[in-house]
Amino acid sequence: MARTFFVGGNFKLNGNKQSIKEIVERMNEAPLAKDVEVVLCPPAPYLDYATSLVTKSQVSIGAQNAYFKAAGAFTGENSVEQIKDCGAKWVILGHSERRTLFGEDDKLIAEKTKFALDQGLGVILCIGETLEEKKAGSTLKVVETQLDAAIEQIKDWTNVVVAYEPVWAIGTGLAATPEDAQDIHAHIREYLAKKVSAEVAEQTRILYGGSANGSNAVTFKDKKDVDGFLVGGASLKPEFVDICNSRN
Ligand code: G2H
Repeated sequence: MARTFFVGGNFKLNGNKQSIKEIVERMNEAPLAKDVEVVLCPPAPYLDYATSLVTKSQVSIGAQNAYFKAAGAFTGENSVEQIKDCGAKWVILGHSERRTLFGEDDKLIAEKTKFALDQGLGVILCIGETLEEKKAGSTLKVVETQLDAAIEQIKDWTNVVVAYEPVWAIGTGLAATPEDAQDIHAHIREYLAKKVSAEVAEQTRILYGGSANGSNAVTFKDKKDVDGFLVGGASLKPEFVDICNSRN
């Protein structure tokens, strides 16, 4: 079964009504490849607004985080129901900035993942090693440990996309080489086959994230286990369209 190419745009803490309107309208007007699924993830206050602007069926909106409780005294959090109510279909969980800056650990991320999936939101689950871990030769161990926590909680992988984002490549302009990304992606797929099932391994999209841009995306084109990208900085720019079309 062919996996549909998937490109997520993680706006992080960037944008306002004007710039988000420009980005969504650019996607509406762009000649997008037929077989690409695009998910734009603006900051939470703009989810509803962004959703209202989308006119293309292959483009949807996602959140950058979600809490694991339906409602209650959790000041500052956003619930899955609220995110869905704003029209979003996906949520990014486990991004390294959440892990490092906000202290989210594998257990919390797995819990959030389970809750979001149970409530019908798709999850873009981010994993990846730091530079220290890479230098220590522990990349595979790190991604396996991050996956283990999620595997324990996920019963149905249909709405899960895994994003491999080496922390040293995030926002640095120094992307992993396509060959290195392919090696890690292949390992992740093998690990899913071993720990979950061959079917899940075959069907789950594995994205690359970390300084992906309009020029380097095409160099990943023939890497069979790279099923798309999670894009930060370049998702705010016109070159995002080139990334979405980089498979063709
Ligand atoms: C990794 C990526 C988006 P950037 O964080 O998730 O950001 O493309 O800016 O490295």
